[in-house]
Amino acid sequence: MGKTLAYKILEDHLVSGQLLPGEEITIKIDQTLTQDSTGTMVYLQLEAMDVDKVKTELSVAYIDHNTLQTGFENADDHAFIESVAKRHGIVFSKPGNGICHQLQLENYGKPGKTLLGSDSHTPTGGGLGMIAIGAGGLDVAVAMAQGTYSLTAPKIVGVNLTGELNPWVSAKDVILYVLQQLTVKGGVGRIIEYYGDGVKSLSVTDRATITNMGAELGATTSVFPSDDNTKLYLASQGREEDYAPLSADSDAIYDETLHVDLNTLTPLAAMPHSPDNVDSIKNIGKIKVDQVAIGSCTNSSYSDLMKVAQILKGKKVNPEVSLVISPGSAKIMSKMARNGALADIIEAGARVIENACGPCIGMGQSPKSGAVSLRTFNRNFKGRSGTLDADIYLVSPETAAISAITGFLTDGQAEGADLGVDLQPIPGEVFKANDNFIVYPEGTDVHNTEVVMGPNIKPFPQNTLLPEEVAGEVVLHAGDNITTDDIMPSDSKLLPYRSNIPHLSKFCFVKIDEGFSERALAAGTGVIVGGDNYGQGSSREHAALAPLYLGIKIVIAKSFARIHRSNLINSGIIPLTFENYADYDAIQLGAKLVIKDAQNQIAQDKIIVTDVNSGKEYTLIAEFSDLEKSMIQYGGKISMIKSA
Ligand code: MIC
Ligand code: SF4
Repeated sequence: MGKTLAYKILEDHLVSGQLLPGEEITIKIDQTLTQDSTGTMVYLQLEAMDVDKVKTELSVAYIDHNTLQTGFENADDHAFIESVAKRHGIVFSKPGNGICHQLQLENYGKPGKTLLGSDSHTPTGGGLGMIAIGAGGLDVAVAMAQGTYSLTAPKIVGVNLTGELNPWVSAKDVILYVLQQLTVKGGVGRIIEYYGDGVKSLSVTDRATITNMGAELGATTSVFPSDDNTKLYLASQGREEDYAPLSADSDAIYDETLHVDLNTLTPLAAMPHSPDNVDSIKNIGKIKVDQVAIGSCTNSSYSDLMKVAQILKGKKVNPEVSLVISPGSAKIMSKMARNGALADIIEAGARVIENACGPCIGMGQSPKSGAVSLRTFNRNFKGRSGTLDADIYLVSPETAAISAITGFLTDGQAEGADLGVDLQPIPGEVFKANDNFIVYPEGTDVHNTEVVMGPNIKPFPQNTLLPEEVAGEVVLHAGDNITTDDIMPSDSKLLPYRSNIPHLSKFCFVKIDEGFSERALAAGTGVIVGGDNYGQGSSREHAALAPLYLGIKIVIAKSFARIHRSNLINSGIIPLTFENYADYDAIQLGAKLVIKDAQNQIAQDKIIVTDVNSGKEYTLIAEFSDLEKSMIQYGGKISMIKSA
């Protein structure tokens, strides 16, 4: 039986376990990446593990999220990360260099390698034929310390691409279409592997847009073959020697399949407030637009921004629209400065801001009250832009740019020519290496490098050994698709506190339930009840650590998103699912629940939870791997590792 590309790469890296869907496997990790807003926790945890030099081939620490520096906190975090990077042989990328995923693709990604990143969009590397997985910070710290990562072997969904995209339809429309078909939980427990004739019409950066937003499917990762386009891309970055051809066997068997005919796709948009709420721009209609934001790790590549420049050249941004552009990297920005495209953008009336995540994570550029904002980003969860009542639509760079000119959501395929825009393919370019934003750790003395800690950096909370009885009160009863942005919001006011859990925890769930943190603290030990796909979205372990700080010991949900479930277990919080969905309604806010004989019960696949007042018993599904059971019993991953 032929092999899928994903399983070939996993097999090459298999350290232990059986490579079969649903089995727990441990793989070798070649590369890691961190960014600053998850990175401070990662490096506090790495320090707590007492390691010397990292065990990976390459580990990079990027600064790209927290770059506003409205107070000393951000800069202190940057200095802390830089000092730890020096101690352990980690490459440090200074603020201004660009967005971690774009930079990893440009400078370090290699076909056939594994990458683990403390950011959910790490699968961007799948555009280069890597198995690139997003994980909680602690998993990345352990990967640096031990060189491995354990996961449940996923099923493989084969997406057969045929045909070619028409002008004004782009890679963003491909992934929006896949999201429409599979939904935000359709990828959970799966790797999305692209194959077929249509692959060759997509550049590496197109592919990276698609694999990047596989995170929104909840997928473990997404992967493309490595072919002539991959070689071209690596050569354009001066790294042709990193090329290796890779593909699935021609008779590979996929667990599930989806066919996408690229020829039939039209410009699409994800409507508020979910990336899978997709329809064609034609159907959505000409809604009035207040803001257009172009950038993020999804759509900030050179070819994306050159298309934007082509559309804006000689035109004027609509007087009622604010157009803001954040390029993916300094390399892209400088190339566009030299070839004149940057001037075309600026002269059209766009605001060009730093090469960083910026508005994608609410770091500035929040739209006005009740605004419609078109964004080339990957998430349009309610409130993530910093404006609770804004409506965010996710679109391609082409749609964003043409709409910025007209002031309305515009279908370029239908109207581009009438508006005098003749969209041409962007020719490949060769980029000059630029290491001026990079600090390489060579020659540093691990033991004599001091860790620099600012006053905002506080110790992270740690759980205790699992007691014989876990008793707690239900302090939140939440619905479906709760995001980590709901659990632990991030914006310009809160991101500076990513290394200060006591402060951050005051804002836990604040956007959906203002009284949550006080109620949880008052309860002492708390239980959260959630619906389907609980914890979707980012990899931030703060969405587990802040609840842990507030006394949460159990989360019961209909189903969990992959990374958040791991983050809960890593912190020793017990994630359980309902055997009987009717129990979701039966267990109400304020109910007092207890798991008796917890040490023994955790070792079973099902757990009985008793309502202390009514005596009613609920059967909940535990289904933990041996490793997960052990983490819960030890009260978290760090305690487990330390006790070994
Ligand atoms: C995001 O896009 O939500 C983030 C900010 O990049 C997160 C990481 C974080 O919360 O720091 C992610 O996607 O993992
Ligand atoms: Fe940064 Fe946005 Fe990408 Fe997250 S999704 S890494 S905030 S650009």
